[in-house]
Amino acid sequence: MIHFPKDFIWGSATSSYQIEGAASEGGRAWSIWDAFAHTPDRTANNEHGDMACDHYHRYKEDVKLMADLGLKAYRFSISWSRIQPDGQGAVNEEGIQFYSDLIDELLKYNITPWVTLYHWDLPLALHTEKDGWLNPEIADYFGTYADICFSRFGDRVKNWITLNEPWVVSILGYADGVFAPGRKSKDEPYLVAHQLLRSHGKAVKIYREKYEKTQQGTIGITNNCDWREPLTDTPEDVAAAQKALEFFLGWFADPIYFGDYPKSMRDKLGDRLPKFSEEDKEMLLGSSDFFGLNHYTTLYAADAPSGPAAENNVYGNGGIFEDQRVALSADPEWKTTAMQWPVAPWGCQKLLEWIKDRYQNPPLYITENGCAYNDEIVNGEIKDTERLDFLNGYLSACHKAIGNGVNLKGYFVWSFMDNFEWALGYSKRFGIHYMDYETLERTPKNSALWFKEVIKENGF
Ligand code: PNW
Repeated sequence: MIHFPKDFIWGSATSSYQIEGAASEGGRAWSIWDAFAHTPDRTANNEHGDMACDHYHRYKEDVKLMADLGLKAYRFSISWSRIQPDGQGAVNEEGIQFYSDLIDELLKYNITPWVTLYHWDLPLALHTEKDGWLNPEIADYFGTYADICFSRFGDRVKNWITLNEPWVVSILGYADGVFAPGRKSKDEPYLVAHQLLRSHGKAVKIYREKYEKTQQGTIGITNNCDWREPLTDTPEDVAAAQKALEFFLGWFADPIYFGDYPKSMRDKLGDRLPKFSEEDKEMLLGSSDFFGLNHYTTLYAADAPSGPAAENNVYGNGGIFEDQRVALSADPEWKTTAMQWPVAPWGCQKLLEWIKDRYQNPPLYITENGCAYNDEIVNGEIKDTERLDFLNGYLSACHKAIGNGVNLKGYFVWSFMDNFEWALGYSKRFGIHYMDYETLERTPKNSALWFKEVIKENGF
């Protein structure tokens, strides 16, 4: 068994809309995801998160399962519309109580909470009445919401993540339209990304000015990125892969580490890419205490100066092809998951090393990694051997990256239990616990038992 540094954080992750249910209970109002999922034909079988894993009612049972697994850390997200039903104004005390109780329950078992403030469930009222992420005022609304969370939970929560995957919000929500709010536009993704970044910056500024001294916590952002491997070693394909990474991860990380968007994006997009004011630049520069990374897969990248869009992914994994002109492809020899995402642990190692080199080796956490497979219960057991191989492979890649000097400090497996996989519904099973959606029973899979052993072996 591989051995990680002594203080390595072993965790698992979920998000509010994907597991909580109780969508209209406890004073919660709808988010854009409730509205999207209840619009015909936006999700597989018109599924939605009304009930999901019923975690809102069963959180104690879930925390106990986490304790049994030996988890040191649990990453979950707060539903903004449970805290502020309209996204602004009055605080819903019932919502505060739910998360407060969840946090206490985790601490009872020495599980450290890692809290994401925004995992895609924007209060619907902010979208319909205020144009949501398109409105520059959103940074103030988000700042106020974040302030409420810091003041109510910050005595016990020391690890904050402002946003989960702003790339997904921008590209899948505003370019491809396959995620809420379902818009298809060429320019909106860049406008939305800009406001997401400003909102992140604002929340961090509030935390540092008002809470950091007394609460002594850390705060950062989580971005997602796949690896892009040059299809050939021609300079054109090598440059295409680099450009693809800059349009994917550099888009959101460069403003935080360098104070502006990548040059490749500024050159290509010109006035279509918003500009940061001096004040925004200053607010964003250095605004993440750690590098949060969600990583799932790898594709080849090739230069595509012309021709049809060559994106080949369920979720339009390239993002605005016309702007990048990078053709993505998979090697037919690669194994894939139920999402058709190639399994390529070596890409994980390369990405970690790319981040180390580009951003001066920041403290890094993989806040999500995992895979969907069509797990089945046979005689009360789930033999998810493929998931076990996947996790083993990706953790070995992480281990090699650490050996090469990457400052990787923790790993959160996605997900703790099968849940509502957004537009793809409940059939896509990512969890290391199996969820029976009829009886709401949770059963550990092979991978969970293996993960438990890894944690134990690496325990302190
Ligand atoms: C992430 N892509 O979503 C999310 O953070 C989770 O909520 C989700 O369940 C998990 O990964 C699995 O999908 C992504 O197209 C969705 O590149 C799509 C992409 C990446 C991440």
